[in-house]
Amino acid sequence: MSGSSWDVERIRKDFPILHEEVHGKPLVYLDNAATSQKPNVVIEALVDYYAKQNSNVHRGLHQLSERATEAYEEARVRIQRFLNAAHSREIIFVRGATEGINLVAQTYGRRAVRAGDEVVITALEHHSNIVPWQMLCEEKHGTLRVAPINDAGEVDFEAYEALLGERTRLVAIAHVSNALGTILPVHRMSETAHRRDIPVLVDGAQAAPHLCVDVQALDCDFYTFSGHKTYGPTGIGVLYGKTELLEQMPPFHGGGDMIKSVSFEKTIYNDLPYKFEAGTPHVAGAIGLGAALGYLEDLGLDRIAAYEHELLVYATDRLSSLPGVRLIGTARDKAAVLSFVVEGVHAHDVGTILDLEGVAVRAGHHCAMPVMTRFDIAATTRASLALYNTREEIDLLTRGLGKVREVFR
Ligand code: 7TS
Repeated sequence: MSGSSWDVERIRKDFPILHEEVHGKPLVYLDNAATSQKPNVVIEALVDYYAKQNSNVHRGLHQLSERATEAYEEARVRIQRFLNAAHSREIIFVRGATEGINLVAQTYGRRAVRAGDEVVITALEHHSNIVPWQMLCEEKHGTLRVAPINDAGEVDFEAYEALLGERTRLVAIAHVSNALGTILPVHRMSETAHRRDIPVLVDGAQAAPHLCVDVQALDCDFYTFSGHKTYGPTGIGVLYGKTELLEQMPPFHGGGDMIKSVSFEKTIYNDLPYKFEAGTPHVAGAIGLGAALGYLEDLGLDRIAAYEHELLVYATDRLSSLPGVRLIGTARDKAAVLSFVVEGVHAHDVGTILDLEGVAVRAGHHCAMPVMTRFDIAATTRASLALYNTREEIDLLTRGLGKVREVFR
């Protein structure tokens, strides 16, 4: 996409924090995979909610409660549209991708997995798509099977397929890797699992802000993402699940709102999605997330993906030309994440020097320690891009890496 059809300077005006200074330098925010910044429409939706609507949902008969409930449920419908889910009852509000995965592990997983059964993941997962399955397998005496990745950071499809067997009860895969940027062939992986009647959970934490997600086209059974990485508030996220699976699953948490009736003898659980939403939800967060997704829809996910891809190509070219810099994660199908190591310099030192230049990146294992082990490194420095980043900012990153070389010469 040419710069003229993507008016990045106008878009940047929507994000007040991008005009902050750090260490006396203009902020260059390249840590979007950790969390993305918020446009004014989201900030205003939060202020507006607390100023004009704040009330508990699904209980008050009074006008304010009706307003809050309506706004909360409207956000659910917006999310349904964003994911192209078949029904709004398939959209469950959770705290984030981590909670979405744990919900499935603790409800669906605990019913489905018995001694000797298996859960299949890949070698590039974030800890939040590893540990919940390890906990489940430990409790149920099951086995976690891991599909390997190649040197580019792509899943070995044949090896993945070979892992699927009689005892596989669930496949849990990232849509996009946070440490490598790899976009997984989710549709193909789902189809392969479904041929064996194995359901598929997709961790979409790094995909929802950057790609057009259609859960029906992907044909996954569960899809989860976090609001705060999708230009929305922290503490809110989404779990999508197919109705027939959600209907069969036991509740996750018990409490108010998730019941139809309670007596000491028997409690009748509520219908979907409320069966999975015990207690007062993050009403403001849901409304803020709805506003964020509206903002993304107005820009167009296809246009966002095209612009970010253009930035990725530019940044890959610039970083590849720097002596001593090695990119980790070179998949053919890749989102705008650049993980790299600088020869002879620890990632934390790279991050600290860049910070002094105003450039915010993440350095470490990115909650993907097995990925670091696979590439035989302790850590990487990671620049993760978003729709408001510019080529000039990538030039500032490159210049900052020049400073790193001067310091460690
Ligand atoms: N899955 C993936 C692929 C992620 O990248 C993350 C967070 C999560 C799950 C968990 O999301 P949460 O919102 O529930 O915490 N990833 C990162 C990261 O790359 N840097 O900081 C957090």
